[in-house]
Amino acid sequence: MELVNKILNGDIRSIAHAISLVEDNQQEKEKLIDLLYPHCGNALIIGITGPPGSGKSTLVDKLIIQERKNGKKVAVIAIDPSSPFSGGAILGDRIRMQKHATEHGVFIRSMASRGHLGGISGATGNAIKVLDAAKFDVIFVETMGVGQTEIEIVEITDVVLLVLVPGLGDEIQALKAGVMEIGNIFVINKKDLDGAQKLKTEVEYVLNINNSGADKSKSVAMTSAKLNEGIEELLMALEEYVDKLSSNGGLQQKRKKRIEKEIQKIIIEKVYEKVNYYLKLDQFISEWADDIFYGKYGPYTLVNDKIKLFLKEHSLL
Ligand SMILES: Nc1nc2c(ncn2[C@@H]2O[C@H](COP(=O)(O)OP(=O)(O)OP(=O)(O)O)[C@@H](O)[C@H]2O)c(=O)[nH]1
Ligand SMILES: [Mg+2]
Repeated sequence: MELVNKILNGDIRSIAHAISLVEDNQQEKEKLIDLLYPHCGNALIIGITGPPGSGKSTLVDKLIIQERKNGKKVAVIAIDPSSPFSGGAILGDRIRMQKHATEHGVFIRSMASRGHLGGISGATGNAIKVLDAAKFDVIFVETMGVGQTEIEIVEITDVVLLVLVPGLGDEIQALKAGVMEIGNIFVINKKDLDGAQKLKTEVEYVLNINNSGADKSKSVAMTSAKLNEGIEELLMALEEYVDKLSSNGGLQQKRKKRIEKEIQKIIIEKVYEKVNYYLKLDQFISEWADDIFYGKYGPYTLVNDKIKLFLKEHSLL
């Protein structure tokens, strides 16, 4: 496949084209990903999540600059928040991050979190494969800390930076609600503002209570992305975390788990497609919903009957 060779050679237009293919779920996607797969596994995939406005994009911006100084090729995938109210912020992001886009060794792409069966992980996971095969050393994935995408980011990345800022008032509540699990490295950004040190102490306190066994590796860093402070220290903490993770086999384990999830996702997607095609779901779903609405069947009875038909037809029953 010509496209594969171009991607392996780092051709930016081919990379962009390939990401569109996986995003739009085009037929060529499967062959492409399978051909790229053996060339993957070299990039470090870093998730960045945290509340809206905590400075994630500004931080990524500064991390790009630092990593370029270190001679690394850097890619960024920014997952658009699905809320239409964030339109301005997204545009701001694009413009802000765009100043690196034409620089050699930096690739930036935004992706929609909407419209993918199984949330962001399918399409984004495949986009990561494209970038990994294209020999980017570091791939940042920025998502806004809202619900499902937060959890998915753990699945598709090697390490997650959870960005927190002083002054939101509900940080610790958020931490208690399980967000703590998501972050591997906690970044207290906006350390130039009041309350940053206090927040750091609080985060460390919560980490100490929750930390046991393997979780001991979690650390807390302080940055001011705006003033470009603490960036090198953050990268050092990151390196330390990743070194530890790879030397104790954790990274490999994490990546294998990711493949397990991928297999599950592909199975669900494929089976869904097949059943959907056979049952002509698009055509009949509204009719069935009517039946259920008017109490003719319960949803389980209806679906069980349809699936039984499908299995019989394929001599599986
Ligand atoms: N004082 C201060 N302001 C900062 C710092 N980092 C970022 N900001 C400001 O915070 C605002 C939000 O920054 P963004 O980088 O867009 O934050 P974000 O987390 O990417 O925002 P969303 O993508 O919309 O969730 C901007 O006005 C930044 O200039 C910092 O370290 N200190
Ligand atoms: Mg942002």
